[in-house]
Amino acid sequence: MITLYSFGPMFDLPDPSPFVTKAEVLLKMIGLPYRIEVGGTSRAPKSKLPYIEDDGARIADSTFIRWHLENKYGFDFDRGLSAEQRSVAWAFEKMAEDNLYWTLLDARWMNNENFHKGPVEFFLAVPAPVRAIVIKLIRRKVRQALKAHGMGRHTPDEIVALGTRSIEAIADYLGEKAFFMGPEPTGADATIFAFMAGALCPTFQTPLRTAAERHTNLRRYVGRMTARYYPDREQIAGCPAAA
Ligand SMILES: N[C@@H](CCC(=O)N[C@@H](CS)C(=O)NCC(=O)O)C(=O)O
Repeated sequence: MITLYSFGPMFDLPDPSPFVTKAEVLLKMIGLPYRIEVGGTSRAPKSKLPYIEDDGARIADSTFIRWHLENKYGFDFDRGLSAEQRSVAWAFEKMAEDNLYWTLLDARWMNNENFHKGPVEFFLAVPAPVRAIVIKLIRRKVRQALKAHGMGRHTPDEIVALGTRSIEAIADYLGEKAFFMGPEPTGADATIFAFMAGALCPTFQTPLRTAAERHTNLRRYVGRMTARYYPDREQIAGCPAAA
């Protein structure tokens, strides 16, 4: 059976990491049995989550996980899509993963109020006497990662403007379609659902959440994906499950 290594459900989300949620939804889409193992990044092949173990093979990174599933199990997450549609889907996914992600990370980790409502929970297992110093070190590491990416060099308003534009692009492209690329779910839905649930997450008070909430189609979409892939849950990120 496939094992998916994750952070575990938090903040009314299947996982605080949109990449882990994406990998889980892909596993649900393909319909293979899997189990979830909650653990840190210390044993992760690329020091990040998600990764999976499948018959002794360890595959890290949500995109390589997708390609592994497609190649090994002969499954096409984008079946029915033209080459043009596949390219559009890829571009939106990478916009979410490589740009929008950093704006959400900034909102959760760099804003003190949000940090203390959310990511601080990752450190509860750290012994109390050293917890404050570990938190300081890891937050510094996140700040440096934001700078290295480039997002962390912008002002808070500029970061919000970039994130808002991506959310608007996603909302406008989704429009009134049931799923991101059309009437049936495709691979992009794993990513877009994960990121929109993350943006709408009620734990965090951010202008990005406000931007996402302006688009009722996004809330309905998260609810629709919840109904389809998390049928045991009444809601995710404050969006009621409804087909
Ligand atoms: N490109 C990777 C990104 C994975 C990623 O950034 N994971 C984050 C959580 S959202 C992580 O594990 N961060 C831990 C760290 O950087 O130490 C993917 O698609 O899986």
